[in-house]
Amino acid sequence: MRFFANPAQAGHCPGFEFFRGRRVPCHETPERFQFVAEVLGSAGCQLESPDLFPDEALHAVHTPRYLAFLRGAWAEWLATGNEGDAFPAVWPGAGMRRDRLPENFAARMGFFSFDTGTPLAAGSWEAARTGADCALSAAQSVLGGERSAFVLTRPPGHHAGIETFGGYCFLNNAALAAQALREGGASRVAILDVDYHHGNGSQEIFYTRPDVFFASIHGDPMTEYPFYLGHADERGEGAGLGANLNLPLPAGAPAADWFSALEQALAAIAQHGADALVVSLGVDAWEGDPISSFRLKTSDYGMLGERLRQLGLPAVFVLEGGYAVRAIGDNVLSCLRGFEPA
Ligand code: Q9C
Ligand code: ZN
Repeated sequence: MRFFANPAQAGHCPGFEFFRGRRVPCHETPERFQFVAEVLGSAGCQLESPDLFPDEALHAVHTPRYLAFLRGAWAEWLATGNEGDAFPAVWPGAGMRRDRLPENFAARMGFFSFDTGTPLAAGSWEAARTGADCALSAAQSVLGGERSAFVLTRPPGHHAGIETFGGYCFLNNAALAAQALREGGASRVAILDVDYHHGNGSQEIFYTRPDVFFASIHGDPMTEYPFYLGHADERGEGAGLGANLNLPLPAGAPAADWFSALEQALAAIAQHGADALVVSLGVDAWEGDPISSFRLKTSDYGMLGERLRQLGLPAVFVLEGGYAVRAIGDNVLSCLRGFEPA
């Protein structure tokens, strides 16, 4: 197994976010990366820097105008007289137009976002962009014959859509890995998203496509973020009909229910006939996570890894959420070791 760690992650370090309408310290911090890096390092894993890929490698997943916005957003935020972390303030709500991209900076920031929990700071673009390089490097290593690779990066990616940031995410690393696997020769790819929150961005990106199957186990969007996507009746559209599987569980669901959902997801992935797997490995379904309410134990992440190994597919694992800093390293290592024992 190879490990691609994002050397630019610490540059994404906003001070606060709005959480349930209150201004609170960010949950998604550089320390998260450090804890995972420490645990992997102590276990003897060699963390590598990514290869660099051109922006064109991102265009099958995100629009050029979205990438251009993100690239220049920090400078524009400062140039419009602001200081401190950049936040959106206005959005095109239902009934308003999305077919005209305004010129005004605040209007564009809202156009490309969906919450106030995802501040953009001085190094956010560089961190997200280098994380994309890590995801693409991991996909290339698996295409080159490696059994598996892990993407140690932040900010995370699975909430980022075709042209929207939110949920602490800017660029969809898992989608980029899946797309790279497709372009590199895998005829079908499956994404399994085990983060506590529904991977709305990954779902949106592949919703009309039959070649990338998306399955997600997550807190029921009736009560859990991201609320406006992730229901069981979302099964894909057009040519993608049947290639999307949402398995929402009520907040507080016990591990046994989570593992029943996992069996459903694995059966569907096997049925789809994928020849490579991408795992959106958020570890916020852990019992001690401060913003989530599933009950997985660290040993359960080992069982998850073992069950994934039994699929017999090469896999790219991508770090998503997980906020109880110390434990997230143990949970990640437990899953990776279950998949590929040292
Ligand atoms: N004002 C991940 O686990 N934050 N993202 C709510 C709304 C939601 C979680 C903020 C948590 C996002 C990758
Ligand atoms: Zn999450």
